[in-house]
Amino acid sequence: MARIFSGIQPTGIAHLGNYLGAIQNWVKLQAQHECVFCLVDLHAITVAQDPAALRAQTLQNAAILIACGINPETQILFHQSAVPAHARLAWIFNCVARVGWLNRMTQFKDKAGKDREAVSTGLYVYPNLMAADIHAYHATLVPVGDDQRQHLELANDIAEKFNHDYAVSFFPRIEPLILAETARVMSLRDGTKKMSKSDPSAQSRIELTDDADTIALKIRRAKTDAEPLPDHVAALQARPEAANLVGMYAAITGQTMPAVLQQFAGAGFGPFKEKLAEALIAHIAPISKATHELLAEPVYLESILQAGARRAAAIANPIVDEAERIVGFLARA
Ligand code: AQP
Repeated sequence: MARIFSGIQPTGIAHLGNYLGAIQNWVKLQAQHECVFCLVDLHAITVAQDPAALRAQTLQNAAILIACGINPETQILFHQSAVPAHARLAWIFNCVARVGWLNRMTQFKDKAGKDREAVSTGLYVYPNLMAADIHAYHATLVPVGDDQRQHLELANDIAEKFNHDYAVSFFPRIEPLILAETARVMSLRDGTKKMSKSDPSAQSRIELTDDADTIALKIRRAKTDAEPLPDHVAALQARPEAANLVGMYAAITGQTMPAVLQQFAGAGFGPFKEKLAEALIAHIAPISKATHELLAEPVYLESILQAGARRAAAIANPIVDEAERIVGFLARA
């Protein structure tokens, strides 16, 4: 059975974009695969985090994943920092990857922006850590959005160079599992920016811990334009906020965008937003309720993550021990 590695950064509270673009697919994948689900806190600190908030968000996102249907009994759910094998292998990969390769990473360019000299070196070597996350488990499938394809190619380049330099065939090739129906959800305040945990405005996203009233209010306040909804998708091209809300409604109700437009063509945003809020509440409010119930038992939640970390380490430690032996380190005590 192919092993799958998936990660989510506890840089805030998981939102509708994380749900439609990733988590709901992870829930489906666990039926047919062995899955390793990781709260990637090492990745989170590549940009500044408040320590208390990071701890809280790690638990909150663990609760969200379970509330969404991730099964921590049959699958592995843990926080990355609890398994030092990730950092150990990442260091080896820092020494395998070439500066020229990292210089080509478009996500680094996007995240660093004009401030390239001032961002952390962690942000720069983020893709090496991501490669280590996957290779530490000999995982061969990674469900990712199209924006992560380049990082996976890099993870394969690193594995290939490692295997070549040390004359081994130790790390397998990784295949991206790019799910065709994966939705890209944009900010409620700006339809050209993706919905993001770290956006300073909570009004820009539907968090999976939001209650019904909050969801309804955020949708009512979501940015739109003055035109009614058109009857074909091409007419939404220059209307990013309208396109985002229609896409959101299509994704959450399991319809295509043309089908949604057929239903709402000519309608104003008032009635459409009401229907959208209803559909979102029907889906998200039960997740939010289950999350809050889990968060009322933090000791239980932490014990789930610790058990997950022990199971993760049982897979990753022998693989990373062997990688260290291959590069010439003496055995660990
Ligand atoms: N807006 C989105 N639409 C669809 N999918 C999304 N994902 C994130 N945002 C959207 C997918 O969620 C998974 C986990 O994401 P992540 O936490 O590892 O990283 P991210 O993409 O950086 O998510 P955020 O919310 O934007 O966090 P910050 O603000 O910290 O950067 C990934 O599969 C991602 O594609």
